[in-house]
Amino acid sequence: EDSPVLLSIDGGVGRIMLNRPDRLNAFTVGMHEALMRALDTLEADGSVRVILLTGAGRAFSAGQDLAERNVESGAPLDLGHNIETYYNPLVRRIVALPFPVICAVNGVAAGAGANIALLADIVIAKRSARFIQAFAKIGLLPDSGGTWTLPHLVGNPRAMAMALTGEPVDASQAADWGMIWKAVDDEAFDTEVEKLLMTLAAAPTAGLVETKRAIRRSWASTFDDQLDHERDAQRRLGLTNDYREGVSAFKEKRSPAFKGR
Ligand code: T3D
Repeated sequence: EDSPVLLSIDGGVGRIMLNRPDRLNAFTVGMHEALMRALDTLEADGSVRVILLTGAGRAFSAGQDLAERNVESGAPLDLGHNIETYYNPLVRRIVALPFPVICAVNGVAAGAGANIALLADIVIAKRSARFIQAFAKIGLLPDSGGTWTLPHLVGNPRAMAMALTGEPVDASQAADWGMIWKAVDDEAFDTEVEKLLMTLAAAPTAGLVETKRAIRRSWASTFDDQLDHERDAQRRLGLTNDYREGVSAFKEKRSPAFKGR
């Protein structure tokens, strides 16, 4: 059987593709395990400066594979165990990754698939893609951080309605609402994603990582606390080679050659 997750590393770009296209890349235990292994490889590699997360076929991901849930037997299922073992470690890990994470939403993103996509640092979607808080249709609540991420991104009224109705939100709407960075016409999508990856693979990575961490932590901190954090992070960045290179290149009117450190 094909691997449920495809991984490649090239030119500073680590690419992860969810690969169960005939099941719309729904999450099984096997896919969770393969994804964690892929992240291990990317973190251990040493050359990676940006990560792409995308899906094979017409979907990004339809969330939990419901074929794994034997509700017919009548025996109680402990979904909390699955969340604790698979989804929570995955989403905690994605937000902590020491590189910018780009999610290229190539098609429908439903349930946990939607909320995992929304955790990426930059979310770019095909115009034809849709985001669906499908939990509402099967008696569950938004997981994978959804109850926290959604209201922060789009505010309570939209988060509530999405979560309570499970109605699809198309990519253009998602971009208008500030839920994602942008929606791109399907024909232009691959080219646009590649351009973004090339830019970030050549960027001053340490600065970007401090930036993503600072912006993320601001959701749970005060203005004063954030100012102190900026001071400390800027002190660290002022000591990097890439900072020196950036300033030198500016003064010498040439393009910088960043190394990511
Ligand atoms: O259980 C726990 O551990 C708790 C954690 C939960 C996290 C969650 O993510 S819960 C939410 C689970 N996801 C859903 O409820 C979404 C279910 N899927 C859909 O609503 C629709 O498939 C979509 C709206 C995503 C796409 O619709 P459409 O019409 O484009 O495609 P389709 O025909 O429904 O799907 C194509 C095939 O994929 C189909 O199989 P078939 O008929 O060709 O044999 C369909 O059954 C299958 N598929 C789609 N989603 C899932 C799935 N199979 C298993 N699990 C899925 N989630």
